[in-house]
Amino acid sequence: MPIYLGFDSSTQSLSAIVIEVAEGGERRVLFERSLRFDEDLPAYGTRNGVLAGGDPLVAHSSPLMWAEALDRMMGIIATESGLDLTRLAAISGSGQQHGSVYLGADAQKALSRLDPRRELAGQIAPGLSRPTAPIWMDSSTSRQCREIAEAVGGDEELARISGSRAFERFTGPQIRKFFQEEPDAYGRTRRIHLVSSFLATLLAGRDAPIDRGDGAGMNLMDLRAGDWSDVALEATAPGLSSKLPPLADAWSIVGPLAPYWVERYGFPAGVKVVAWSGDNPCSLIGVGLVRRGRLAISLGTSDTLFGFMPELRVDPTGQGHVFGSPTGHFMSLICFKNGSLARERVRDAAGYDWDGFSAALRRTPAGNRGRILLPWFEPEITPHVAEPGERRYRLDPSDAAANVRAVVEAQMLSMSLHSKWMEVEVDTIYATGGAARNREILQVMSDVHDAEVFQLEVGNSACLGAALRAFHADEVARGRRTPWEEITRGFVEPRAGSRIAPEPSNVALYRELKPIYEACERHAQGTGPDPEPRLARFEGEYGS
Ligand code: XUL
Repeated sequence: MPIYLGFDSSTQSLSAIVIEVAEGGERRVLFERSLRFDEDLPAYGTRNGVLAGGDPLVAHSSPLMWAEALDRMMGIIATESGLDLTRLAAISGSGQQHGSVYLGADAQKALSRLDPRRELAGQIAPGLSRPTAPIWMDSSTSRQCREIAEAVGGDEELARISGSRAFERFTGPQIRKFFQEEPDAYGRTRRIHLVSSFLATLLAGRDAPIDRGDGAGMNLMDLRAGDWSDVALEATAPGLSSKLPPLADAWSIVGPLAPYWVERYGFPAGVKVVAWSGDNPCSLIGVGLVRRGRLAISLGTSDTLFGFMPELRVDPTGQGHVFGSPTGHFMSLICFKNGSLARERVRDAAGYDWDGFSAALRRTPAGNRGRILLPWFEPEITPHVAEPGERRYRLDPSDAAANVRAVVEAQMLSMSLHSKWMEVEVDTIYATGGAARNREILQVMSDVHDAEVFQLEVGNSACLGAALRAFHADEVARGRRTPWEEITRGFVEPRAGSRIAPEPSNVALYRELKPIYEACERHAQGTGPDPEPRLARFEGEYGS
């Protein structure tokens, strides 16, 4: 009976999940483990997975740290999991999206002759043409975004081609900044990988392709053609086409596991390494969104709201994205930078633990008596906020419980407002990510969206999705056309008893509050009048 390994290299940790798929029978998660970068690999000095730096708009991380985490996790799986590795058929993975890794001329050679007696990170270090990797939290490329959009013929045209207008964290603008600021290092770069394709490269010991799901997050891929867009490449940096790996289907086999892993840890030779994808495309599979009509909300370092999209539709407001789905279709997504770190910030300021946070939600009224927080602690992606700084309306910063409710309501109201373009009649939401454990947060989600919310058995949907994609790719490689519903069966069903139903009186209240929250966003961005009179009326009606 085969087993499949999925990794998730996220902003703050590397996780692994091994699943067992019995022919026509039971399906189980056999192993699950995480390494947290800050605590488990302290030598790199990251904070929440990000390297310290002077400029608050810049966010980089360490490709060597990701490699070391992979090396360690493979060791743990081989020596501590108790699994019979001879059953391991395929490995895939999920990576935080948009981040990029830059390899020089020596990387290929180093990869093809890795010494199993030595640690991985030290062996690939000389192959990097840029020591650090810009990640999705970086918002320092506004200038490059403008330049690229202009060269392509405007933001709308770029969105039509690539599925998104130019975004600061997307790989294209990041590459352009590197080319402009470090032209020599850019010139020495032979390969630019995403986090996902870089880690697949390390497993296979050879250059992995970029899957179209993650490739769509670069502002460089022509979504319809499923290939690099010449216009976007030219607008971004000279000579770029020769530095990018080819694009491939999410179920492509990169090759067998490199001898390094076989000799170092005793993995069987011939295990298939499947192309990795982005965390959001993998999550789509890990929550079973292989059909239209449902949405998922992931509450992680970033909060994301996403859905399966059978036919391509680009957001006319320019806030959302279209990525590739690992099924070969598309997915819609909006991303919020002020996710878990914003919740943590409010929690810490209040002096609560997570139980205290939940208790505060329980004892404060829905609608918070019209007290609003715009939680833009960091520059926000949705809506676009370049100048960070939280804003409060009628909300006393020292009122701990009200601030807790305000941050959660803001996140849910904002998701609801900015996902309208997806035009999904949502009646069911699957909640995933670390904070999806918190049922009080999910009640607000349910009330704001007027939808039933379900928790899933496996919390890390990106990691599970990666393991399921390994299974799918193995089926394809064996010539089997197994439907996606069959691939995901037994793993993605909601947890029994987890259903949270919307409370009708709260649904009505949030329907009133939504446009007022929108007015606060507009006012804070200098594009709308002071919402104070509307907030006062709201309090008059719902404040008791
Ligand atoms: C999506 C995005 C984040 C990262 C990190 O566009 O930027 O969700 O994938 O998780």
